Amino acid sequence: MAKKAKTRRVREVRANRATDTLPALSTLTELPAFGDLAPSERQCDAYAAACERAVEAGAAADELALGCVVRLDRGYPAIVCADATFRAEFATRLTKGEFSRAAVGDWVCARRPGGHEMGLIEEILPRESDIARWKGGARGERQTLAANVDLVIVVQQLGEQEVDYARIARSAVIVRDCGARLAVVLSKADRAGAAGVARDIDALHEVLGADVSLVVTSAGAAGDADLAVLAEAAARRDVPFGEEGVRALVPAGVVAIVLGESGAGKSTLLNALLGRAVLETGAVRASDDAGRHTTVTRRMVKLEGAGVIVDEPGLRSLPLVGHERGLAKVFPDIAAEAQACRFRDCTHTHEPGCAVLEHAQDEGYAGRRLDAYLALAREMRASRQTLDPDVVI
Ligand SMILES: Nc1nc2c(ncn2[C@@H]2O[C@H](COP(=O)(O)OP(=O)(O)OP(=O)(O)O)[C@@H](O)[C@H]2O)c(=O)[nH]1
Ligand SMILES: [Mg+2]
Ligand SMILES: [Zn+2]
Repeated sequence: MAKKAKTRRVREVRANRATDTLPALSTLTELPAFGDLAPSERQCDAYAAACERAVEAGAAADELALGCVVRLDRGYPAIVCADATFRAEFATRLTKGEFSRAAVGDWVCARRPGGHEMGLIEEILPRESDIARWKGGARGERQTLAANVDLVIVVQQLGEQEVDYARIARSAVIVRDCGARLAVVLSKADRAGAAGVARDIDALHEVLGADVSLVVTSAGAAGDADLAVLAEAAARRDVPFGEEGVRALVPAGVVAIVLGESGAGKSTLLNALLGRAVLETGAVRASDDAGRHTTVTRRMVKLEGAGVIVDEPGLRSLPLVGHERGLAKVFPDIAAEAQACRFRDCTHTHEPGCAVLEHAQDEGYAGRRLDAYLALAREMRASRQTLDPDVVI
């Protein structure tokens, strides 16, 4: 027992040293409160079972609490419980296990022995959903970006050129594959102008259908008159304009996450929703418009009178590996036609008896929608062939 206590003290000293430079949680006014987050019934049951196991292993029942991971600073989780917010590390048996890494949004069975600053995560409770991406090439791994998220807001910046709809379609496939709801925010409308906004809404409607949940925003230096022109261009296509349109996507009780390339304007958008500069933002490179990976911390922010959004570091790549289910959900019309192709491995480019090409015109998906589908399907075929069979998901 003495040895156990000593090991714990050593670990705590080490952990405290590592967390000394992290922001004090008490200063973070944007953190959600426990009541802003809702565990599912299944997670509550799992928590009760986890408590029993922890007590059996020697924990005192009153040291245990149900908590939600609301931030990850350099890998250190911050946890919100009903009556406390604290940083935590992983119980030793968790760090050895497969499922050792908690993600923002995870519900956990936390333990905080009296008098200790630092808590312990005894167990990560089963996830209702997770948003994950494939990291790396053939020997890649699945990286969870956030857990128990209801809605993914894909943020894509506008500019002089037509919007990168292929990138949005790719993100949509990943989101739908994870089972989350999808919304798209076209940011930086000021850079595209009214004509560009109209062009890009049309392109996106062509690719993802007119019922996609879409908002156009602009946080740029456009004056009120210019903003009114941009808003008018969006309104003519029945698309909401501005932060309030985004807030409406995330009512109280909903947990969302923003997903997009570095520099897309995710943190800027969240600051606008918060009404103050809570999150750090950074200029994009003039030469190629690329962001500089300003956000490094995954963190939840609570919107006043609305739900919770997770800010994320920008993602460079979003490879598609085994996301066939997501592809079929984003393109159900094309996927249904593909069933009727003569060849099972039809690439829908040149084969005789290709139902996809044959019906493209009358089913109304010819053009950008079909192009996007074919490019994503081709990539998935290629990744299936190069993927290490040991790591197929
Ligand atoms: N013109 C214009 N610039 C914007 C707009 N929104 C954001 N920006 C600028 O774009 C740059 C990147 O914005 P961020 O909010 O830091 O982007 P991010 O997506 O959070 O980037 P990472 O944290 O690196 O992933 C900043 O210089 C912002 O000022 C906009 O609506 N119009
Ligand atoms: Mg950011
Ligand atoms: Zn075909």
